[in-house]
Amino acid sequence: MFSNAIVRTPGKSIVEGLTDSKELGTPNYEQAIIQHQSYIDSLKKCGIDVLVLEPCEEYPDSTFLEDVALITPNCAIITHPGAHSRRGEVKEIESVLRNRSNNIEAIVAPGAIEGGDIMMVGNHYYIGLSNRTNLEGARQIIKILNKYGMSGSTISLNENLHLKTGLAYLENNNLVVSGEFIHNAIFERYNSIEIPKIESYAANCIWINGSVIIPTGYPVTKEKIMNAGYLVIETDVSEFQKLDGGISCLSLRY
Ligand code: CIR
Repeated sequence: MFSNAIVRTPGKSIVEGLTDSKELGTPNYEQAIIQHQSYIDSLKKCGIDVLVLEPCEEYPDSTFLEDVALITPNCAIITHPGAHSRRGEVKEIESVLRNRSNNIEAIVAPGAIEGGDIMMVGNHYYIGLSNRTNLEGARQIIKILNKYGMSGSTISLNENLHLKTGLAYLENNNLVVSGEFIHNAIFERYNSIEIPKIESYAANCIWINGSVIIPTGYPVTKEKIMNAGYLVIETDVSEFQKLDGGISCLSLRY
C-alpha cells in the first residue's frame, strides 16, 4: 500500500525538455499545468497524500520526478541520471528525502541510473539496463538494496526509453507488458496483461491501493485492466507524452 506521493509542478522551461517524439509537437505549458493538476487529483482519488514541489526552471525535465530517486520502505536512494542535462535535478530532491527517511543513499559516477528503470515487485526490484541506466548503476543500487534486506536483478532493454515505459506491476502477481517485454522468460511467472502495440504508451501506468491510473484514450488497456479486477482512473497526460514521459514518471510513490 502507498500513503504518499511527491510531484514537481512543471516549469515554463518544460518546452525545452528531452524528447525522441518531436513529431508530437512541443508541450504547451498552460495545458501541462492543467494536466498536472488533474494528475494530482487522480493520485488523491487513490487515498494518498500528495506533496507538490515548486517548479524548477533550471531543469526542463524536472517534473519527471520519478527518475531522480527511489523511496523504499527501508531507505531512500538518490539516483545519478544517465541524461547529462538531468544530473543537477538530484540536488533539488535531497532535502525533501532527508525529511522522509533516516537512511539516505546515493548512486555515484560512473554508475548511472534513472528511476524509470526501476520496477518494484514487493521486496524485489527489477533494474532495466537502458541508454540511461548502466551496469555499474545497477550494481550499486542492488548493493544498497541488499544492505537494507531487499533484492534486485537486471534486465536488458533494446527498444524502450525506460523499463517502466513498457511494464507496470499491478500487485497480485499481475504484470502489464508491452512490446519487447511480451513473452520475456524473466516475467513468465506473472499473469501478463498484454498491451497491443497501438496502445503501448498506456503500458506506463501505476497501481495505487487497488486503483490503476492510466492515460486517457486507451480503451483496450482500460478494458483489460478493469477485467483484471481494478478500478481504472484515466488522466490526460498528452503534454508529457510529447517528452516521452508518462503516468509513472510524474511522481515518487511510497
Ligand atoms: C527524459 O527524456 O528524461 C524525459 N523527457 C522523460 C522522462 C520520462 N521518465 C520516465 O519514464 N520515468
